[in-house]
Amino acid sequence: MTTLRFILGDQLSSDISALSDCNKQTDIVMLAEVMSEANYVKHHKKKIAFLFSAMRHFAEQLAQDGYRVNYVKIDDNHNTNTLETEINRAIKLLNINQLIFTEPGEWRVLSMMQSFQKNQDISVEIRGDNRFLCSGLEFKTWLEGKKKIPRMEQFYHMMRQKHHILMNQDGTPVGGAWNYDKENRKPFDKKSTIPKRIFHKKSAIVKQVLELVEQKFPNHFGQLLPFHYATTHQQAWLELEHFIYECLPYFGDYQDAMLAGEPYLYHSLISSYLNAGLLQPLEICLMAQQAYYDGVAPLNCVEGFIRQILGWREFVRCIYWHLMPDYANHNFFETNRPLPQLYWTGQTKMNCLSEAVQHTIQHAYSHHIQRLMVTGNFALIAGLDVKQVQEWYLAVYSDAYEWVEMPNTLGMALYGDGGVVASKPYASSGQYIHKMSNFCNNCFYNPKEMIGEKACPFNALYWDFIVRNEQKIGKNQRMTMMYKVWGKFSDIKKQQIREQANKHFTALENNII
Ligand code: FAD
Ligand code: DLZ
Ligand code: SF4
Repeated sequence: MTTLRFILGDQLSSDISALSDCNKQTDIVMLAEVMSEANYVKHHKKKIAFLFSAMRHFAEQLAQDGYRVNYVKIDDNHNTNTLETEINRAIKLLNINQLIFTEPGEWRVLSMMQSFQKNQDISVEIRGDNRFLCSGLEFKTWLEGKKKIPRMEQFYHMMRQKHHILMNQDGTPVGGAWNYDKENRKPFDKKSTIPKRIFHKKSAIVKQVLELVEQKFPNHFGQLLPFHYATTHQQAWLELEHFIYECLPYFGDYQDAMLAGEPYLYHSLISSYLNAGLLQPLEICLMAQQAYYDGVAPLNCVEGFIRQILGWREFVRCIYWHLMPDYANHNFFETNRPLPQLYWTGQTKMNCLSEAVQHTIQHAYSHHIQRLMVTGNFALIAGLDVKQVQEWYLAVYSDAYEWVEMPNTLGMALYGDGGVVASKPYASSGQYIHKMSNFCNNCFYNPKEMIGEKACPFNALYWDFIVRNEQKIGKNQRMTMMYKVWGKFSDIKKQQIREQANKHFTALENNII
C-alpha cells in the first residue's frame, strides 16, 4: 500500500494534519503547481510568484527533513495542469492506493478531494485543518441553543476564554474590557514615523519563479517587480518580529487611518504568510500578548491585533464552512452593475479609489480599511455585481482564498448575506474617507459637495443607496437615524441628490468618473 499525502499551495506547514504519522520511508508527499489554480481567477502576478516560491522552498525543506517528495513544476513537460489530473497521474505512476489530504480553504477544492472517494481502489482520508483554532464542529456546538449566528464579538470572547489569551486568573479580560476599539479610530497625525519594511534577498528559487511567472502569466493583473515577499518560514518569522517591535505599538491607534503613498502604515502584512501556512495563528497571538506583558505595546494595540486573528479570522472561516455552498449565492441587495474598469486600472478622478487600487496593483496588498471603506464601500453604494466584486478581491490580493475572501467581501463589505457577518451595511459618504485620510486633499472632487461637477461621488451615491434600499434595510435599528436625516431633506434636495447619483452612474458606465 503506497500513501500519497497531498499538500496544497496554502498548506505549507510542517505540522499540518496531512503529514502527521507520515512514514518517511514509504509515503510520498506531493505538491503541484498547476495552471488551473493560477487561472480560475486570474491571480495577481505577485500572488502566484509568492506561492510558487514558498511551495518550492517548503518542498526543499521537506526533502532535507527526509520526506520523499513528488513536486510538479508549472513548466514540467508532463504537467496536466489541474490538481485532479495531477493526483490521478501520480496515482498511476506511483501505484498509490491511499490518499491523505488536509481539508482545503475552498469548497470547490473539497469537492475535488471528495471525488476521489468514488474510486473504489483508493482509500481517501480528508483530515481537519489543525492550523485553525476553532473547528467546524466546535463552531456548531457553540451555536447550539442560539436562535441565530451571534456577532463576532461573542465568538471572540469565547475564543479568548478557550485559549486563555489576555485573560486574568479570575476569568475577566485583562484591563477590564474585552474590546478597546474606541481608542483605535485615529486619523494619521504625523506625530509618529512610519517604519520602513524589511525586504528579503531573493533566493535562486525566487529568481527562477519570477522569470517563470513573467513568462507564463504576462496578462495577469498587477506588477511583479519589485518583489520583496518572504517565501520561507524563517523570513515570515522575521516579518512578524519586525511588526511586533516596530509597528504593533501604534497598530491600534492608526488601524483605521489611510494615507496617500503609504500602503502599509502600521499593519502587520502577515496575512499572506499566515494563510499559506508559513506562520501559525496561536504563535502570533502569544507573541503579541507577550509584547503587552513586556511593555513593548499598549493594551489597545495588542487587543485590537489579537481580535483580528483570534476573532475575525477564525469567525469568518467558521461562517464560510457553516453556510457553504448556499452562502456563495447570496445577493441581498440584488445588485448587478458591472465592475468598472477603474478597479483594474486605478484610473479615476476619485483619488481614494485610485490610491487603493494602485496599492493593490503594486503590492497585491491593501490594508483592511481601504478594502472595506474605499473599494468595498464604493462597490456597495454603487450596487456593483456581488460575484464580480468577489472575483476581483479573490484575484488581486496575495492573501485571498475563498474561505476568508467571501465572508469579508460578500458579508462584511457588501452586506450581501443580509447581516450574518455585519450588523449594518458599511456604507458611508465621502465624509468618512475625508476624516480618516488625506486622500481628499489631492482629489478632483470635493468631499464637502453633494451636487455639481466637483461633488464627491461617494456623497450622492451614499444617499441613493440608502433610498433605493429602504425596503430592505429601513427597519434596521442601526440605520433609522439615516432615514430620519433623509426625511428632513426638502423634496428639491432629494431630487437633486438622486439626479446627481444618476450622473455618477452614467460617468461610471463611461469610465469617466
Ligand atoms: P492586519 O491589519 O495587520 O491584521 C492582522 C491580521 O488579522 C491579518 O493578517 C489577518 O490574518 C487578520 N485579519 C484582520 N482582519 C481580518 C478579517 N476581517 N478577516 C480575516 N482575518 C482578518 N483577509 C485575508 O486574509 N484574505 C482575504 O482575501 C481578505 N479579503 C478581504 C476582503 C474585504 C472586502 C475586506 C474588507 C477584508 C478582507 N480581508 C481579507 C481582511 C483584511 O483586510 C486582511 O486580512 C488584512 O488587510 C491583511 O493585512 P495585514 O496582514 O497587514 O493585516
Ligand atoms: C492560489 C494558488 C495558486 C495560484 N496556485 C496553486 C498551485 O499551483 N497549486 C496548489 O496546490 N495551490 C495553488 N494555489 C492555492 C489553491 O488555490 C488553494 O489551495 C485553494 O484555493 C484552497 O484554499
Ligand atoms: Fe474619495 Fe471623495 Fe475624497 Fe475624492 S473627495 S478622495 S472621491 S472621498
